[in-house]
Amino acid sequence: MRVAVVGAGAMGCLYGGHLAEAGVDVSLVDVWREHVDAINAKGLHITGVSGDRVVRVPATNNPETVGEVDLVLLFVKSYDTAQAVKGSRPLIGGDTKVLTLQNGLGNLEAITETVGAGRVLGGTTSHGSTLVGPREIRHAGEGPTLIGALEISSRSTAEKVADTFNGAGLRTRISDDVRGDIWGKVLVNLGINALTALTGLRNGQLLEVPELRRLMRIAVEEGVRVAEEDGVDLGSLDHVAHVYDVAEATGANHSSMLQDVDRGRRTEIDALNGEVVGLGEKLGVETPVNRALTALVKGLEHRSSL
Ligand code: KPL
Repeated sequence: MRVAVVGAGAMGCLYGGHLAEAGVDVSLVDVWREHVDAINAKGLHITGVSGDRVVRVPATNNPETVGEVDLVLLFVKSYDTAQAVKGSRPLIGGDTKVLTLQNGLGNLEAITETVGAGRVLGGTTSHGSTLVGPREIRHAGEGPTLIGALEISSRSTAEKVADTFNGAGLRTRISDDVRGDIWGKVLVNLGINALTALTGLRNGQLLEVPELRRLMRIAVEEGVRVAEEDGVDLGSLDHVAHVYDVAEATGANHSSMLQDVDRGRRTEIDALNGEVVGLGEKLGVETPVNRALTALVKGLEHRSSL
């Protein structure tokens, strides 16, 4: 299987690095030239829970040099999804599938608009990873990957991708309800990301402050009400208990939103709490905590832009 990882940040490098180590033909595609040059010159340096090593994996700024692949694995930030899929055209041939494991709502729709639902695979990842600097990532926590197809015709490809990931040490299961599973991950992000970005705390430290635990719970409960009103099947999981469990399991991690704020970069607030607020408005569901979190993170983004 030929794979191109588009968006070689913390998560893209984690997946690309694991696949390369397992002998999969994988290329990293990213716009950050210094990072790409450093990976090509010295290899990708991975530290953390899966061990300290340097992985040789080709990287490029130009997808044309990679050509058509079997799988485009999209790991750009959610606000860049539409643009990245359009820019990935040289990678996409007759049988290519595009897999998103990104955070947030709206990625499936943005990809489908360009390539059609038959080519789209979606899912979630529970790994934690931090981009330390050019060519350096820290694998902060391990967890399952879920992959599913939007259309039944792509299910066998989803299974092949899951086999490839499992062979590379990325524990992966098939999802029979991609949208429901993505919502499940969004609920986790609602409870953790904005609060860590605003406080500077690691995921696990949120649990040590009763007032923050309460906000985590309310942010998740609001999200559950919006999802249910939108007809999403969230299964029987207790999503509030689950967000506390994930915060504990990824306790040492700096959430992706905290990493963005620390680097003065735009966050994914619009695709997370912001989407829930917007959808809640349409469906008549009040979301005051998510509204406040969205506004406060927007304030942080504004401060960085001054
Ligand atoms: O997905 C994450 C993120 O940081 O975006 C969690 C699960 C919160 C792990 O850090």
